[in-house]
Amino acid sequence: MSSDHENSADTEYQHAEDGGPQPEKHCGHGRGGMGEEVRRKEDQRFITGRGNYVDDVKKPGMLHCELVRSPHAHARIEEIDGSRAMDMDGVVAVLTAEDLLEYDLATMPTLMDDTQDVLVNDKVKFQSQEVAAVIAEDRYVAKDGAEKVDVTYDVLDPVVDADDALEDDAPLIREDIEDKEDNHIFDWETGDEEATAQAFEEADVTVEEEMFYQRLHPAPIETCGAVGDYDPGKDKLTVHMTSQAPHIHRTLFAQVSGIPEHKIRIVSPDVGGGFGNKVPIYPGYVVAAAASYVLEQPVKWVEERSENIQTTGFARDYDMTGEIAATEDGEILAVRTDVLANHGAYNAAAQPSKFPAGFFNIFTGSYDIDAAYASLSAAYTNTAPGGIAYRCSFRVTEAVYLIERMVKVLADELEVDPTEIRRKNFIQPEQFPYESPTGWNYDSGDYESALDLALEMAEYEEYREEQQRRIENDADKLLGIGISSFTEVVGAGPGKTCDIAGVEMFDSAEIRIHPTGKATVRVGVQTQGQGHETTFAQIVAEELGMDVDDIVVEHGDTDTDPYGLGTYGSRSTPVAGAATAVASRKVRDKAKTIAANELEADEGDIEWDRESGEFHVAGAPDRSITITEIAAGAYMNNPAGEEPGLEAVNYYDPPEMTYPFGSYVVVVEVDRETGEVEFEKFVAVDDCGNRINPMVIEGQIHGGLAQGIGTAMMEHVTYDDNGNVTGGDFMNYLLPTAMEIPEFETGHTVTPSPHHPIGAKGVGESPTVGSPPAIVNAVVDAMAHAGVSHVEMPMTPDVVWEALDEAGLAQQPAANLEFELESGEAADD
Ligand code: MCN
Ligand code: CUN
Repeated sequence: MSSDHENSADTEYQHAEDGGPQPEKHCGHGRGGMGEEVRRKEDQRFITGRGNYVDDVKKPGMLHCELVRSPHAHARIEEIDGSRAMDMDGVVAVLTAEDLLEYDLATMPTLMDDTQDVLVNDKVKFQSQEVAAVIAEDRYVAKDGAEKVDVTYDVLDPVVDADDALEDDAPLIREDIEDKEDNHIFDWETGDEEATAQAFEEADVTVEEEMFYQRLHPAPIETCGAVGDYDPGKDKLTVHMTSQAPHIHRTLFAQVSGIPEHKIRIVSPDVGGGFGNKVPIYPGYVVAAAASYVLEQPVKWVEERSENIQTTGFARDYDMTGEIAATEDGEILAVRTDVLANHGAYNAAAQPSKFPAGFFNIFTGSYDIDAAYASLSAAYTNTAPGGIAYRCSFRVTEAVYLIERMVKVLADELEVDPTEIRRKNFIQPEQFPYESPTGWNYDSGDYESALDLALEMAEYEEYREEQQRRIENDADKLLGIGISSFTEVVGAGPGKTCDIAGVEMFDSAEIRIHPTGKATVRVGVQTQGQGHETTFAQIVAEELGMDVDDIVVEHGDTDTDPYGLGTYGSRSTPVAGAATAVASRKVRDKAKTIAANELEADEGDIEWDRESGEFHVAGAPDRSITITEIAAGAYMNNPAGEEPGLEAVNYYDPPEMTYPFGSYVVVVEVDRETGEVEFEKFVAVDDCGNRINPMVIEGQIHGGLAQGIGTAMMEHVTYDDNGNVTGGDFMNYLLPTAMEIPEFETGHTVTPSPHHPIGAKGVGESPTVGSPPAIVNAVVDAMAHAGVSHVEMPMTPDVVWEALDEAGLAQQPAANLEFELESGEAADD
C-alpha cells in the first residue's frame, strides 16, 4: 500500500499559467484524457495470458537455434569441429564465423563506433561469447547439439579490472582493431579544468570521496530472442525480435546484411521488460536472421536466463572520485570528478554519439555551481560488452549518485544538516531556463518545493530527534536518514545534444480517424511495460475530445509504424508524446474546416471547447459537433477543395531535453549486530511536469524504486580473476523481491516543461536514477557520528557490518550472548 500526497501549495499547471508556453489544462471530463487514472488497456491481454512475446511466435517449419559459448574469457580458437553435432538426428546445421564470412555477416556494428563478432572469428574476448550456432528441428536437440560441438581453445591470460587493463603489461584484448596497442578506448573531459582548479585552491573547505558504481544487469522478465523468417518468394526478411527500437534495428540489419531496408520488417510484439537490455543488437538476433536466410526456413533463438545475465548489455561499472570545493558556510564553489569506466570487450554502449560518456556531464545536478570539471578514461576488459543501459538515462544515474553522495559528504564535513546545503545551492525557480557549467539547458524546476514536501511527508524533524536519542542511548539499532534531490535529463533529443550515428533524434506519431469516428494511432516508440497503449491514447483523447476506448495505439512493426528511434532514456513522453499531441492538433485543424462545413458556418467562427470536446459556433454553443461526428463528413462529405480523409503524421524534433526531478527521503535502521539494513520510511516526491496518467506514473515509480533498492543493497555482476562470471544467474545475482521492498509513499509536484506541447517530462527512469544515493546516504548517515563517510554498494550485511566495525559501532553477537547469560535473562526468554 502507498499513498500519494499532493503539494497543497501547488495546483496542476500553476507554473505554466504564470507565463511561458501554456500547457493546456486538462478537463477531467471522464473521457480518459490527461490526468485521469485510466486503467491500462494492455493489461487485459497480459493478465489473461494472451500477450504475444517473441517466444510465442510459432511458424510452420520453424527451426531452433542454440549458441555454443566459450567457457574461457580470453582464448584463441584453434579448431571448431561440428561433426558430432551434425551426426545427431534433427540437427540441420552448425554455423561458425567461417560460414557467416561467406555472407559478409561475421561481424556487426555496435551502437557505438565498434565492431563485434557475431560468431567468434579468431579470439574469444569474454566468457560465454558466441562461438558457433547449432540449428535443429527442436530446441532440445539444438541444445544437445551445442554440447557436442568440439572447440579447441588456446587459453590466454584475461584481464577483468579496468585499471589492470590499462597497465603497460596487460594482455592486449582487441587485436582485431588496426594499430591497437593497448586496452584504452577513449579519454573524455568536460567543463573548465582551470577555473575548477582555481576554485579548489581558493575554497575554505574541500572534500573528496572514492566511490564505485558496480556493474549491474537490467534483468527483464523476458530474456532476449528473435525469430528470423526469410521469405524467398517475396525476397523479404521478417525478424520478430525483442527490441526497444525496432526501426533502428531495421536500419542496422540492412547495414549488416546488405538486404535493402524496404525488404526487412522488424516486428517487436509484446516486450516483457527492457530496462535498456533490448536497446543493443546481439549476435543471437543476427544468427537467427542469417540462418533463416541461408536455410530458407524460419529460425528461432531465445536465450536462457544465465545467457541473458552473462552476455547482454550490462550497466554502470564506473569507478569515480568525487570532489567538492565550498565556502565554510556551505556554498558549493566547484565540483570535480575523475572516472575510470569498464566498457567490456566491445564498446557496445548505446548512447548518443556526441558524448562517449553518455550524459554523465550533468553531474552538477540540481545545484547552481560555477565551476565543474570531469575527466574520464574508458577501457576494454575481458568482460561482456556494454557499459551503459539500465534505467539510467545514459549515465545520469552515475552522475546523480556522484553529486548527491558528495553533497552528503560535504554536509558531514561541515557538520550541518544536508538539507541546509541543498537549499543553499539549489538552482532557484526564477533561474530557469538555466544553463549549467557543462552546457546543459535545464527547462524548468522547483527543487525546494519538492524537497519541502518530501521532508514533510517523511516526518523529517521527528526522525532526526529519534536518531539523536538512539545515539545517546547507545541503541542496538542506529537510525539513518538519507536524501537525494536529483535532476534527470530525458527526451533525447535535440541535435546539439543527441544523435545516433549522426542522425538527429526525433520521434513520430501517426493518427488515422476512421469514418465511424474510431482512431488508430501508430508511434515510433516501443512499450516494454510502460503502458503506452493507454497513455498515448489519453493524449489523443485529450486533444481531440474523443473517448480513450475509441483509440487504439499500435507500435512495434516497422512495416506499418512511422520511423521512430525507440524507447529508452525516458524519451517516449518527451518526444513521441509530443509528436502525438502535435499530430492530434493537425487532425483538429483539419476537422475544424469540416466542422465549419457541417455546421454551415464560417471557419473563423468555429471554436474548440476542450471541456466538452466539441467544436461549436461562436456565440451559439448548442450548434456543436464532435470529432467523431466530423469523421464521416471527412470521408463522405468533404468540403469542396479539401482532401478527403482525417489523418495526420508528425515527426517531432524536440527543441530541448526535459529535466524531471524529485526529492527522495529514506529512513533506515542499521542493526549493529548483524549489519542488516531495514527501511523504516521511503518517501519519493517526483516532478515530471504535467502528468498524463498518475496511476501509470506511480507504477513506474514503484518499479524503479525497487530497482534502486536492488542497486544499493543487493545487485552486482562479479567476475573472478580468470574472467569467470560469478554472479551469472539468479542464485548469485540477487534481485529484490516483495520481501525486500518496503512500503513507498509517493508524492508529486507539477512544474511543466515550457517547451513541450503538453508540458510533460519523462519519468520512467527517475526512481532508479534518484534512489541509490538516498539509500546510501541513509546508511552512511546512521554511522556518520562515528566518522563514516562512505559505504560501497551493494550494501550487503557484511559490507555494512565491516563499516560498523571500523567505526567502532559494531556489536559482537558473542559478547551479547555472554552478557545475557550472565544476567540470567536469556534463560527466562
Ligand atoms: N507518463 C505520464 N506522464 C508523464 C510522464 C510519463 O503519464 N508526465 C507515463 C508515460 O505515458 C508512459 C510512462 O509514464 O506510459 C513512462 O513514460 P516515459 O517517462 O516517457 O518513459 P518511456 O515510456 O520512454 O519508458 C522508458 C523508460 C526506460 S528508459 C526504462 S529503462 C524503463 C522504464 O521506462 N524500462 C521499463 N520503465 C519501465 N517499465 C516497465 N514496466 N518495463 C520496462 O522495461
Ligand atoms: Cu538507460 S536504460 Mo532505458 O534508457 O532503456
